[in-house]
Amino acid sequence: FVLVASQGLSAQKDTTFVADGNPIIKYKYTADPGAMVHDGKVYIYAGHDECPPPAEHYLLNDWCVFSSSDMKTWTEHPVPLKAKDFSWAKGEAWASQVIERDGKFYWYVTVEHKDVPGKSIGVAVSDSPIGPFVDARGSALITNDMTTERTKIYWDDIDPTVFIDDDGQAYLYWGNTQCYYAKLKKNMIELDGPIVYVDLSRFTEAPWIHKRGEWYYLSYASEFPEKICYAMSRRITGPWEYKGILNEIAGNSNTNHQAIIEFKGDWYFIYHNGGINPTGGSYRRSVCIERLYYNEDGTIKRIQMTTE
Ligand code: FUB
Repeated sequence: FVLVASQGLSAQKDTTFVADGNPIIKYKYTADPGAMVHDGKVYIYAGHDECPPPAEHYLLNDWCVFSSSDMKTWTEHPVPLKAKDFSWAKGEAWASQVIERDGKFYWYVTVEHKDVPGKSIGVAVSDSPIGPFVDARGSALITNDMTTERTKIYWDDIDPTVFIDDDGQAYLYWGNTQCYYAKLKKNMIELDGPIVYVDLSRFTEAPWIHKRGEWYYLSYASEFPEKICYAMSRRITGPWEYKGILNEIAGNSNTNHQAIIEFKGDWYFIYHNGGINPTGGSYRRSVCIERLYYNEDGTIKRIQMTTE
């Protein structure tokens, strides 16, 4: 196998491939996976690392979407969304997550705002899980308007994760260094109440919420280089009890960004490493998938990273 694609092209048409161990996508660099299960398929929404070596910085212009019915054969679909599809954004297609509500698909993304410092969170919408998606608001959902103490922090409005609780209430969690959450209105494109600070041990970024049985799980990247840790709670709003490391540092990548899903009765941990990049992996990353297993008390067994 030769990585001909270097940073890889942005997909123009459906391309099907069979995953052969980790990383699952070997023809282009992919990062920050957000995963969704819908109608018998898994969808992975990933950022697209394009930084050419020897440069060492984030360069991500668009996102990718991959789908599979069996976690082995995957189809990459045409580019569903670009950072510049948000007219108020300068670029930088950072971490994101898609969720379905009432037949529409909402994609929460991190981008760089044109007019305010740091990153902002936007939301796009589509009638199809593979897009195309369009800006749902015409403005940022969460941004650094510099009018409050919170928004004077430049780097904290990144890495949105969204979760709809059993009673239908949707929550958006996000953050860097400080984690936050806010309720979303039923329309999924407006906040429904204040921004709340979340108390988490050694939080860096990349929150992800999932639920199994009576437990809510908040996994997140911790320290730097990042490990993935997690906390558990009986309530979506916490308080969260720290439960330790879920995944160790992912090879030569400083970041590790995870998604956790249940698909056809099995649980999966989806993350990125620097696995196919011979020149250092923090800016040319690759999505990987591992099985995730629980203990009887609901805690999660540490992930075993594999290349198979
Ligand atoms: O890809 C850019 C940033 O790196 C993401 O937003 C973070 O989660 C980290 O993975």
